[in-house]
Amino acid sequence: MQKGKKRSWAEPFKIKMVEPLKMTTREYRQKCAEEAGYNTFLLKSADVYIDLLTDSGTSAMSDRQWAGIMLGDEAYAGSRNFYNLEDAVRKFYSYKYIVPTHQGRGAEHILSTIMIKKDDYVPGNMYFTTTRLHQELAGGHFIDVIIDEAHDPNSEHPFKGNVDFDKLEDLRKKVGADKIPYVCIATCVNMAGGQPISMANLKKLREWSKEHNVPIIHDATRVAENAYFIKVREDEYKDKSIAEIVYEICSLTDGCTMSAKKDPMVNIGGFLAVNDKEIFDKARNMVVIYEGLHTYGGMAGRDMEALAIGIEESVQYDHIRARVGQVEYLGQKLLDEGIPIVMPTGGHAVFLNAREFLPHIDQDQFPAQALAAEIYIESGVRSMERGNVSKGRNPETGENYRPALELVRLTLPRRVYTQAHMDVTAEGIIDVYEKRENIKGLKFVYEPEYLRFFQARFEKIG
Ligand code: PM9
Repeated sequence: MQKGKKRSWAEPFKIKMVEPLKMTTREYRQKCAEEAGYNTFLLKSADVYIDLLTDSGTSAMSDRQWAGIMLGDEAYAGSRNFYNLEDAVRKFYSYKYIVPTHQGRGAEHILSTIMIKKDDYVPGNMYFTTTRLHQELAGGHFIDVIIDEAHDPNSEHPFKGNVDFDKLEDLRKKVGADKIPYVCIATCVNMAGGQPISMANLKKLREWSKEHNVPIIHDATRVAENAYFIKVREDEYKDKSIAEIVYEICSLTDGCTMSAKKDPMVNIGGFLAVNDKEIFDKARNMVVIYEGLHTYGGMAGRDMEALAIGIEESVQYDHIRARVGQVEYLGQKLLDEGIPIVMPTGGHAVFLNAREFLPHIDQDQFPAQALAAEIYIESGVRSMERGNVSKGRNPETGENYRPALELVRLTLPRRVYTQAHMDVTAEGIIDVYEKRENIKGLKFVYEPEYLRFFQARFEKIG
């Protein structure tokens, strides 16, 4: 290569197998959207062209992971794949004890039940839907202690996942440290737009946690993506490997819940991992009630093998650079056309700012939900609402929470779509943007009690 000549990066893999996609007409998709009650979760995947609903369980496994599937040891107890998984968790994430679960919320359920007592307070760097629900079902109250910038889609703060220590201290002074069973820290905060926490902020939190004897539980679902941002944005980490940074993040915390369907690129799986033997013993006892024996916890042997391999692949620099690079690429295409997105682009998704996209729709008419439906009808691209529907209702007042962030998430599965898919996705959204004045708000025709965004049905207003 000539000195000074720039080369772009490309995906660090080639394609060995393909899954054909169905092309549909606008009229067909209009009918599908109506039948799905304008909820993209209720569409049939066969009717979707590019599926950006979620990066959860939708990634492409590598040939090594598929080979691992064939090495599944499907013994009821003591499968060799469990021990491989345990080794991988210790090696890459530092935690001593692991309890496998069927997916992330299985781990959240067990951890919340063990650690939270009635009327405890659980501070966290923004809520996540399932995490908060399990904290509440265990009797706790979630308290948001993320920095204010995280709630501002236009703030370009490089670490919008950081903890605001004034908010954390206010809570501690108000309720006392003994009412705080742990601080819940997500890496690459999903609901904030896939925004990272800095190592400096986490180190400070570690000091706080030692001073007040409050453990830190890490939602490690997207820890490798967070490590990438630390490497490129925190100067003292620029020469460290992603694996070293991931290990250091985990070492600053006392345990984790993990939805292995994201970073580690498996279609199903999760775990709880802790350093405290007493919590481990309780979790190991509980897992047999809700998930399965403590050496499989809801996963087949083959799933655990693919997961052990996926953990190792998730911390490869070339992989994570291309993964985050693809998100940036899509974000930039939209920005170039003046489309409002959450800044800066995050690790796993581009988030459209539906408040600015559809300023004529009141938040109680669910602009992000309406926008996600419209994008599907226009382009066949499936996205997801992350706003007023996802946040739910305040149990005391019954009112919608009306969160500051009213977003549509275009979530990129790992290693699945190409740059041309990103181009047509952007083109579809640009078309919707040009016709945005015609989009109408929605009202509920069915509202489930829990995690309403999954199964709710809507109809158009007017
Ligand atoms: N996240 C996602 O699409 C899938 C379910 S919600 C649409 O983003 C975090 C940070 C997550 C997460 C799931 C879970 C729960 C915990 N923490 O889905 O139960 O992003 O494996 O994990 C989804 P499971």
